[in-house]
Amino acid sequence: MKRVFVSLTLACAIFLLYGQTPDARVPVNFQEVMIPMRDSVRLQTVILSPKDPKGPLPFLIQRTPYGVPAKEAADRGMPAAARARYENYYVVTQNIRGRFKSEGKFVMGRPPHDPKDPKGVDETTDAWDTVDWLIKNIPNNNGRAGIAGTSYDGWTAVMAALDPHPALKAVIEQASPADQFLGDDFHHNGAFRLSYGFEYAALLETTSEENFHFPFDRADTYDWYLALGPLSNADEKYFHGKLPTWEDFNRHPNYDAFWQRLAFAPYLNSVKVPIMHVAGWWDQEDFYGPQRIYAGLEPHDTGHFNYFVAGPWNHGGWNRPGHRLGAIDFGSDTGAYYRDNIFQPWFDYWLRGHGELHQAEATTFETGTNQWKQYDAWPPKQGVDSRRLYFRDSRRLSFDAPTASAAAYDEYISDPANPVPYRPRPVPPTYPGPDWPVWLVQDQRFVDHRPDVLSWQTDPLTDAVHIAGDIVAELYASTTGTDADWAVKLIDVYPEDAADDPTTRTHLAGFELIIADEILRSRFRNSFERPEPVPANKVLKYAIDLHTNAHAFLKGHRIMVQVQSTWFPVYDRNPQKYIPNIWEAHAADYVKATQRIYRAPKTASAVVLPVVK
Ligand code: PG9
Repeated sequence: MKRVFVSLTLACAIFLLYGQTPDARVPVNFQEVMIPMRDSVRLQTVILSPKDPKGPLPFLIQRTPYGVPAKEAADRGMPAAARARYENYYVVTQNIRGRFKSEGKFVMGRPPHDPKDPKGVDETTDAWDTVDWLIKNIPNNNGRAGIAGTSYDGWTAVMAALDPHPALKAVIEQASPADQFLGDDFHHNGAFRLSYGFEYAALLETTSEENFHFPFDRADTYDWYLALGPLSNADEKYFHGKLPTWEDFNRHPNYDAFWQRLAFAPYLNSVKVPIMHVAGWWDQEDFYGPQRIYAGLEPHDTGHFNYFVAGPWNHGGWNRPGHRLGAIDFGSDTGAYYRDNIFQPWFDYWLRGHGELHQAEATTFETGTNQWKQYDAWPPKQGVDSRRLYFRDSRRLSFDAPTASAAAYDEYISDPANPVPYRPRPVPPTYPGPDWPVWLVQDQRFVDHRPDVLSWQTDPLTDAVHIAGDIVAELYASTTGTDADWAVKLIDVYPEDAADDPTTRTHLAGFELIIADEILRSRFRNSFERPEPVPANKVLKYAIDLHTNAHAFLKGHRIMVQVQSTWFPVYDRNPQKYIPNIWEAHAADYVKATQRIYRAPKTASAVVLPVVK
């Protein structure tokens, strides 16, 4: 089997992505230590320090499952674009339990320990013990530490903030997951993220010593996953019960105590340390997390220590050059803007007492007009109207509600044997990319002709429509089956005279760019804990949270909504016949269904937009 290392979040965060040139490096000292935790388990930790420190330094810590910097890499020097960091901080990277040389057992998303257990350990106690050890054992420190990270490492940062060591003075979580059943890597609204869940479990749990790539024997994983058949075949054919996370997926098909314990919501009861939440509008993994954690902490933020930032990024895009994503140009380097004007000043202020903090409560990038904007609340409390954009006849969308009284609907047949691909085929493996990180900005014309993808759109806009805040799709829908998935995409359709993108040579005329999207598995329409069948042929209302956004649909563009019932293989196929546990479904349980989306006055499907006045 071919084993390869991948450069995931850690590498994204520190090394790769500053566009460095070989002669523009910052020299650092390299030190590797095994830091003991309260239960004597020792964690592999690398400390990079400036060659010529100017006074006592704070610590900037990252806790990760993906590996620490190698000495050879550090000896070559660090990227010049991050000079401010490497010259003024101890930059500390630590492998969490059970990964690489760190002792102990790796537990995916290890939940907080039972507070009644005085000997319990978790990522909060491990962060606490790490800060404590660093402050006491590394000379010439200023007694302050900060923690930052992206994704898994963002999640460990939030865990550190739940019960911070007194020396922990500031935290930035970038794309931390908040809830793995409702909105992040492994499920969205209960729909299982098949290709991501399968490949990520294999990546982290095949071996503790490296990041492992599952060896697919087909170039197009769409074919591979379709041939896999029902979910139970994954264990039978490949994993054989050996990957704990895969076993957890199939033991916990509903939002039970297992998933609830892993979710942040119950723990977001106070803001104990200044914390910033960073989201990317096109984050293909954890867009839900940072908005949910920010919103969960906000009611408790009496001291004004809770901040939100969102920009035009995919997962980790804030660590990279940010002029563009795929064919979409943002007019400036949004990644550098964030690093130089938000990330670095934040830590310089809290950890070094350097400069003033000019950070707004919320800083978001409005795509379309490509402008950074600052707000004193997110979503904005003023200057925004909730407006319904209705599904109308002839596949039109309009701000005018439908008037005809007939039971108007559009319909399609959803066939689990021929699911809608989520990105153009062939679909290479999730990691190492390069396609996965940009799938959310790929032109949706590759599916809009399919009979099982319905599109409704406005006329070309005579004025720009700016949105800022939360978007909800209200679908009135029926199915001939007894379960169904509803995937909704809000799309910006470029005008016919849009110029090609010169960098990627993409035809932007008529380009269909996803602005917001989400899926809902209808068995969970009333409760994520207790799924129920859908009554066949009955019109039901579904409210699908399309999350938060800031975008301008420019004059001449159209607004489009697409609805479909499969999105494969990123989501597993719904059998469309109610099976109490989909993990026990057989091939014969996957059946075709006819789906209807209603657009009559009393069943007026719409997307509710936060339109800027
Ligand atoms: N999105 C990845 C992840 C985080 C947490 C749990 C599972 C996966 C990551 O990039 O780290």
